[in-house]
Amino acid sequence: MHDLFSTPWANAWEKALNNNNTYRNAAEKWEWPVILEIEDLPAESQELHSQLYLDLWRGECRSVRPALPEDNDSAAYIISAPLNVWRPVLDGHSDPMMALMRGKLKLVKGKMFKLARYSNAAKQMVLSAREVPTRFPGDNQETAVQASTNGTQPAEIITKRESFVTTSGKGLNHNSFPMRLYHKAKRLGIWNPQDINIDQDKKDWQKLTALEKEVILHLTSLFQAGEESVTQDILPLLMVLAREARLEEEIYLTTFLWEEAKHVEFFHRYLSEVITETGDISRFHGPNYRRIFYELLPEAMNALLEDPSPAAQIRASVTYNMIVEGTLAETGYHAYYTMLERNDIMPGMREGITYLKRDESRHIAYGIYLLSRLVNSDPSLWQVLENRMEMMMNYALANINELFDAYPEMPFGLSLEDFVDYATNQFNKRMDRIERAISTPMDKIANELESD
Ligand code: MN3
Ligand code: FE
Repeated sequence: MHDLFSTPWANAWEKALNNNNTYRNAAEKWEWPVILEIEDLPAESQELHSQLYLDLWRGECRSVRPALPEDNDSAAYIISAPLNVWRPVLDGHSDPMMALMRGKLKLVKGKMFKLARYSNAAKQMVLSAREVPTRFPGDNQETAVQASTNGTQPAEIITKRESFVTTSGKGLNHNSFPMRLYHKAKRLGIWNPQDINIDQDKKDWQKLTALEKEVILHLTSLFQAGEESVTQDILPLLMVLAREARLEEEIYLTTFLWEEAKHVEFFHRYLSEVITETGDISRFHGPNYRRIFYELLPEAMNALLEDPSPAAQIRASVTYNMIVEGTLAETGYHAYYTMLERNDIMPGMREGITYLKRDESRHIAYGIYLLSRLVNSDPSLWQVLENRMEMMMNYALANINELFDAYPEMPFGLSLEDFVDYATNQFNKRMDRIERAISTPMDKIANELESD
């Protein structure tokens, strides 16, 4: 047993890291020293160091030692946090990349978007640290691993109807958040993909370079398949809400499905009339994209048909609303729009994306509402949400990197940093909002959502 951040602890970690082959592969291209810092080390911990310097070079850990003052210049990354943040990261309760993205582990020096590419290496570093029996300051014994709850209380399934909402005297609650979204959808969601003028887009397309065309086709292929998958995979969620007799939510979701269908139509029109590409364009779907859209999304959504429990609903909604819509689609729309706007091309596409984004913001707002409602009724579900979020966020980041890796030089001034920063920002806003639902009444949460 070694004290956290003591020299023996550092040595043991170094050894464990060098025996970790998964780390070696994941960090093959990593060439930068890192400083880890504990902000609030108790004064009596004299044997401990508040900063460790990790000399990391292409999958090898050349040393882990106390940091010297001059190391602050040579370290490319400095990650700092108080003990109560380091502890769950080091004992495996909290994912390191997630803690970084949420700003719990503070990146004092270095760029987030560069680190994001090495989330697997970061995870392996932590796994190796967990192999070292660790005493945390103030502890007398080794941290016990806590059992996590998963809140798998199955929802009641209605097979026989007792009454109707609308004839029971209860009526429709037009003030409920789902109904307010529904009314908004009827005002703002009425747009026709066929009405968008794409004449200028056709001319602009002809003037693009081969590389620019390739990148637009690539993005469009990802969006097209993405819209199709969200159209197909939302149905089990509708079924769950109908079974739970949540009429207002079901009513809202009728607009949701219709809008996703129009998104499919919009991209398809663009592909066939502007890009005039009618062949198989699934070659753009890389391994991480496939993992998300061919496997994880349909799995999580269709699981609801067998298991409509709150925990399963959380896994489904995190995957669908928070990751696929909230992180990937929104970030993609934003970047797509920015590059076309910046270059003042393809007004039809920009117009369509403005509508898409507006629709999508309602979808995501509903997702936040649903997750908040679930977490609010059973706070132990927060752990389920966080676990799913961690796993999915790593795929989402890998998916963004996969797109950039396909091109040595990105046209239109597209920047990986923009993508990752935007995604991180959106993600954090939402996590904070849902986390508040653990201890905030739902009507208050709904009002806050309304004013977002
Ligand atoms: Mn959509
Ligand atoms: Fe959507």
